[in-house]
Amino acid sequence: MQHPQPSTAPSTPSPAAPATGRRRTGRLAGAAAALAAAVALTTLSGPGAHAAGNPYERGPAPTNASIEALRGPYAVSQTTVSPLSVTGFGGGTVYYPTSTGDGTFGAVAVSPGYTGTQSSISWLGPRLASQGFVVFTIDTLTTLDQPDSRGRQLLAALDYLTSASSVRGRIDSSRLGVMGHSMGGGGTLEAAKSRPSLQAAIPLTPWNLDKTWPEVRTPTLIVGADGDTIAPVASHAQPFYTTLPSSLDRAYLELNNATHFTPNSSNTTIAKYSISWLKRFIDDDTRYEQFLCPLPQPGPTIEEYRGNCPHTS
Ligand code: 9J3
Ligand code: ZN
Repeated sequence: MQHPQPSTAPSTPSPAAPATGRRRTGRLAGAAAALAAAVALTTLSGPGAHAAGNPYERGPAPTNASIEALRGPYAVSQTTVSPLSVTGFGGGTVYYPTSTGDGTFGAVAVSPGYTGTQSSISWLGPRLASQGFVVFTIDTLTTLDQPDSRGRQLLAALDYLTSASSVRGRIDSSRLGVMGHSMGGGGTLEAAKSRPSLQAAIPLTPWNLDKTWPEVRTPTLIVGADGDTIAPVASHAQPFYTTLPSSLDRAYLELNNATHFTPNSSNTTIAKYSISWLKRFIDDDTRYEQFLCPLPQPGPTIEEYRGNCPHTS
């Protein structure tokens, strides 16, 4: 079984189904027939199939619960990439949907921060891959590498992933993104600046001496933490966000009650907005726009959110 859900008729009621048990007559009967036809088509093509309008959509329609869940609809496999087998970065682990029945997927490389290894960001591997992405959590050449080096390493990792790795055939090499923590987040900005074809960038509590990013052309979600004393948002995440082009699809998510190291463990607020950002901009999947627009409001886990509603492609 390669699909994320069984290819039998959906067992849960469609949101479009009538809520009442009232007898169907006239227009309602027509609507019911149309619904039945739609269900039949859905059954024939399977719930994991691509929508006709967007060849990059993967997986079922999202809900708030589905983007907050610890795992998405795809079973995940993983493979280790030895540092001895690659150049330009330090190896890592590839997490990918086991299924080969849903076509290719977009891919994301993720860099750890200063002194960190892939284990510090490994929770993102299965969390994002299970939603329908190939995710490469990398080690850097040395744990002391600076953001510019981490940016080059993220790009080397993507190049390896799409051209030489054992999963290269599962990836759509035109749909790539970058993420990273701290100096890896600074490296995420560096990578986007040097490769404008990247479709999404998500720096997590990013750190960089370069405070200005007007060169970036990649839709970028910057995640800061209100209690970050290592990369304080006032001198890192906020100026990084405000200096991105105002015409760009960009957002600033400041986590509430969070520290520099919040991105180093499983975090549902980071996950749900990262999934939405990657889906919307790597997969062009407008089904996820509902989680980005209208802008998320402050609450128990969100100190502040700034940004724009995604521009129509
Ligand atoms: O990757 C990071 O955690 C950057 C923050 C840092 O340790 O900067 C010290 C130079
Ligand atoms: Zn700059």
